[in-house]
Amino acid sequence: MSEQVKTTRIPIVERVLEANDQLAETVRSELARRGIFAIDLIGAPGSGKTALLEATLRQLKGRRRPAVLVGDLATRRDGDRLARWCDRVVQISTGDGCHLEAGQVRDALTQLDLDGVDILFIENVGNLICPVGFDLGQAVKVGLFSLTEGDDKAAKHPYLVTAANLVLLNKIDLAPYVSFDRSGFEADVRLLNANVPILSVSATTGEGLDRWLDWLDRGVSGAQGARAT
Ligand SMILES: Nc1nc2c(ncn2[C@@H]2O[C@H](COP(=O)(O)OP(=O)(O)O)[C@@H](O)[C@H]2O)c(=O)[nH]1
Ligand SMILES: [Mg+2]
Ligand SMILES: [Zn+2]
Repeated sequence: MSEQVKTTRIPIVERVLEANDQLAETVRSELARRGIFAIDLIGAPGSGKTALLEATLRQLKGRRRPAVLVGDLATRRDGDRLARWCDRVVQISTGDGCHLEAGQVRDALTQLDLDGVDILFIENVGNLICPVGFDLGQAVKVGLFSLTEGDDKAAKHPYLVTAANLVLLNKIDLAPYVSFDRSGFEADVRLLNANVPILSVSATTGEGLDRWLDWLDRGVSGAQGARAT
């Protein structure tokens, strides 16, 4: 009896993920066709995802044409914060959903004028676990950690670190005030993902943002170059 329950449940989960992956491929090819570099930003609640995007959008003003999707269970507060710096922002309300899915991204993109857009930021729901498993059609996943969460969070969330194309360590301005073993954190990241770049930043003071902006510029160049070929 329990065997039967197992064999009927597993295929359902697989079908959900398969459907998501197909939608993600649709999103990915549309973004590639337009030469848009898409970033899935994943981090814990309070790690500074919105603050980092605010600082980034401020720096990109006049240099890039960004669009932003932001997922939250409730409220449009992050969307409102980001809309101060960018006129193409869609807030996605996930209700009781603890991650974004590709269908939500596809639907949200239909609400934006993507003409001329070269970079798309997707602030995922604050969660270090299941967002990793849902492909959104992004070009890259960025794992955002911060000093206030503790230096063990990379080791405790190996799937995010393994999947990340870039690891950001935010709130570096708080280093004098919180106990955080940066070399231990970096060693944990390296064990899981030997070559991933690790950048220390402060969304508040702007420290380290230049290297983050350079990394974004290279991504945009890659996406635009691939479209041209
Ligand atoms: N000191 C400091 N505080 C930060 C930094 N980045 C974000 N914060 C603060 O951390 C809190 C959570 O930031 P928020 O952007 O809402 O995090 P999110 O939930 O990941 O989107 C806010 O009070 C921010 O002002 C940073 O680099 N340094
Ligand atoms: Mg946020
Ligand atoms: Zn979830």
